[in-house]
Amino acid sequence: PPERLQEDFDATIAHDQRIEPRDWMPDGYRGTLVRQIAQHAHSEIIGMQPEGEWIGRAPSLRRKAILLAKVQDEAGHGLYLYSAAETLGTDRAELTQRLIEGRQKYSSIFNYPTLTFADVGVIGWLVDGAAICNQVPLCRSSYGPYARAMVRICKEESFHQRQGYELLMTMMRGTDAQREMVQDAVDRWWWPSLMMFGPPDDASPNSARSMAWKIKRHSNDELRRRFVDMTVPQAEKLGVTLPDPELRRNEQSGRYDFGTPDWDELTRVIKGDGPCNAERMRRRRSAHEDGAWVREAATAHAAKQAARARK
Ligand code: FAQ
Repeated sequence: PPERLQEDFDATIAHDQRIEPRDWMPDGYRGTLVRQIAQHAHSEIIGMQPEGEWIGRAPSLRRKAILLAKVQDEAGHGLYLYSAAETLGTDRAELTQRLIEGRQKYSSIFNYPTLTFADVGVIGWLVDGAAICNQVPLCRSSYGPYARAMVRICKEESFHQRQGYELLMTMMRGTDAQREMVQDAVDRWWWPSLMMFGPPDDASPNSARSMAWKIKRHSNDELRRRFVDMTVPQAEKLGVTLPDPELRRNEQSGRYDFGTPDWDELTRVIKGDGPCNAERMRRRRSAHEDGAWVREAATAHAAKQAARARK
């Protein structure tokens, strides 16, 4: 009976055990996971674009090899996440279709341009740093396949963050012009990085339910605050200033107080009106169209194999 199934589900969540693909789950739980995992997967795939633009312009062979590896990792993360979503009964082709038709979102952060090579470093340091803060707790998410995908992704994100920080450290030891490039990139990416954590808690419609289901383990504001606490000492060590006049250490709490992001900007970017939204979607669509023949060939090959096996 359904009440019994609901009770089992509730008990699994209450005991901090994992829900697995064959377990019964409420429709709302399944829908929330598909939404969040698909958005996450789309973010990884669209997120290849801003840095990918610099692969052909990397300043040395070493930097190029690192950047290639990072962007390839992002493709891999997208694929693990689409696989996790498939365990919920929605396949990658369908999710890609929803993205391309503008029915699903991807992270706001990838709608900003990468103007100089310092942006590659700052994306690694701040954007991957924010991703780690958000994703480490997701390793304990209540849905097994998502949590397990997150473990491997987080390991790779740590490498991404370190390569970014090391790149910036190298530039900071360089010329005045290089230091200016780093500061300029930090100024442009700081606030958008804080927006990655989503709207403030009192304007986050999904948080309460996702936290009750233990899909999310912390609120958007709590994770944003953790990111600031983690990042300010790193900025000091790097020798850059963060563009927030209200940022200061709170002696009582030992944490940092900081200013309010421009939430109207986040809303605009999510709705499609950021600096690069149109370009990102155009490229995503054309990559999908250019890949049609590969999908057709793979389908034809699979059909032939199946026919041979039947003989
Ligand atoms: N951008 O009620 P909430 C990466 C949407 S890291 C766009 O608070 P929720 C690594 C939200 O979906 C980036 N949309 O929602 C990398 C919802 O809309 P909906 C990806 C946003 O889900 C680094 C509505 O606003 N990471 O890719 C944003 O409880 C470098 C209301 O918001 C993840 O996806 C935003 N910033 O909390 C790759 C992590 N914020 O769906 C390449 C997993 C909110 O109702 C290079 N996701 N929205 O129509 C999460 O943790 C959550 O989904 C949040 C949002 C925290 C993003």
